[in-house]
Amino acid sequence: MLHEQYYKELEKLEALIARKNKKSDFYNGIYDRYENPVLTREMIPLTWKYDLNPETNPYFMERLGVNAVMNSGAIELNGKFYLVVRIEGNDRKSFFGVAESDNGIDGFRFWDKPILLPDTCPEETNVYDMRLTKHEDGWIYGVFCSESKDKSVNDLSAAVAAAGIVRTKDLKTWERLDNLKTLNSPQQRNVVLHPEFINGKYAFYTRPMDDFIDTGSGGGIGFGLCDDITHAVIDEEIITSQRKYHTITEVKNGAGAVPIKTEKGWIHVAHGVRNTAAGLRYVLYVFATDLNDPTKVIAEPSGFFLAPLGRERVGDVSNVVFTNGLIARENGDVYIYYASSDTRMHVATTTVDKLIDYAFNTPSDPLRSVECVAQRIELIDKNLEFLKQQ
Ligand code: M1P
Repeated sequence: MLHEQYYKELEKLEALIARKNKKSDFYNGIYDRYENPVLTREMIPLTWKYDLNPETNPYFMERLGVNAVMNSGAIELNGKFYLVVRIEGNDRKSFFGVAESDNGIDGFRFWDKPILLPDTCPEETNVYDMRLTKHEDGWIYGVFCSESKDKSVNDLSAAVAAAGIVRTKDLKTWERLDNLKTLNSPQQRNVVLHPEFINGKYAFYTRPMDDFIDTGSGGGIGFGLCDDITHAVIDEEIITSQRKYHTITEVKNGAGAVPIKTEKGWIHVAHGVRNTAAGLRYVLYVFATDLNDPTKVIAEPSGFFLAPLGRERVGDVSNVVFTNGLIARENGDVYIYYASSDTRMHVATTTVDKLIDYAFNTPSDPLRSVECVAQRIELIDKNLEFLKQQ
């Protein structure tokens, strides 16, 4: 017989999955936000946390708790929405699980079991933040952070971040390939595989880093090519979107979701980080690159695209929004999945047309207050003139 609490917890879980999501009253004309997160740790199946047998768990205690569900890769397959979610146990180890929804804004339900990746890296301690790329070679690739202890220094917290690569056709069977090697960057995080071949090669967005946390001399989001995805080596990284002084990317930035191909260019939703007295603040920003040369930034709106708001501001690592997955549908609808404060998952919806308008018609950052004021006065003058004519 099952513990009576099991039925109570199951009812709560099913109510959360069945809960309808609504657009919130937030407005900026660029995207819509929603009242509820799409996934929280309370939506993890009970079988993942409890031993259901009262003989071995008489108090119906959580045996393996879950702390957070966050940074998720996203993909549409056969009209359904799938997230490959970063799930963090109470033990601080992250792993991946697939959650599925019919409409992309609510009803996300985890598959029966988390993904057990092939254990090919004995030194690997943690894995997280998978980006899913439907590549023109026919595979779905997952590129994620593979973290190991840095044994070369006498510091218990020292770690090395590398990019792990897996591939699948169905999100069920995963083949692990060699970790990416970048010959000029000792560490890598936030690596994204571009969906098309460039000059017949696989192309990656990288994030050159000297150190596990600090990017150091890394100038921004990198881009590099490799011949063989099964033993991926990049010998040269070119910086695309640069970090800039006194902007939202001053401390670091990183590629987010797989870029969207539009008639005007590749549109990227990435993250930028600045430092504050309250700690690092992570926001999302947008830039566009040339269709024929994905390294060339052709538009970069000023400031952030999406920043932590209200309840999103508080969590395990507060003041953070982070994306590593979006779904751009054939009909032009775009679902941007983002985590808030390393704790829960949300969606923001928009369209390809709106993203193009945002990317190409939002002024870029002139980088100095006086020029920002001039930019704003130009907008005000144009509006005052327009209002006079109404
Ligand atoms: O805690 C905020 C984010 O920090 C890291 O991002 P970055 O490498 O840009 O600093 C990542 O570990 C990410 O998972 C996390 O959300």
